[in-house]
Amino acid sequence: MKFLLSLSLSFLSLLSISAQAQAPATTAPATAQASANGLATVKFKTSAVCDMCKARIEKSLAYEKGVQSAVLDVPTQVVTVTYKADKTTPAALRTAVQKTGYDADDLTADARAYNRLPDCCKKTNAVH
Ligand SMILES: [Cu+2]
Repeated sequence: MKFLLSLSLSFLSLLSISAQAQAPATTAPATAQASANGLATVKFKTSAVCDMCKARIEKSLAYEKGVQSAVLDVPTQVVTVTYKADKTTPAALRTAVQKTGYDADDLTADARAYNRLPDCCKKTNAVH
């Protein structure tokens, strides 16, 4: 009798172990880029051509709500923005770049802002 009891107990514990194994793993973040502290990172291509463009874009992004950091790599024209995911969106960040006078991925630069850029920063120039 005692043997049967311990047998059924071990059977029960085996059941509960397999039930735990089937339970879903830890809850995954909403996007692969979002981290536990609410920060997310997005990269997009701009039409920046020089260090002045880099400074201009990084500065305007720094003033955007929710932006933690913005770093533009001039040779690749790619800006990497770290932002608070509950404060802003990649779309809003692209719009900010657009309004600064630069293309952001498929978005074309705001014409008025673009016309105010110095000649060396026009996108007809090669990266320099
Ligand atoms: Cu420039």
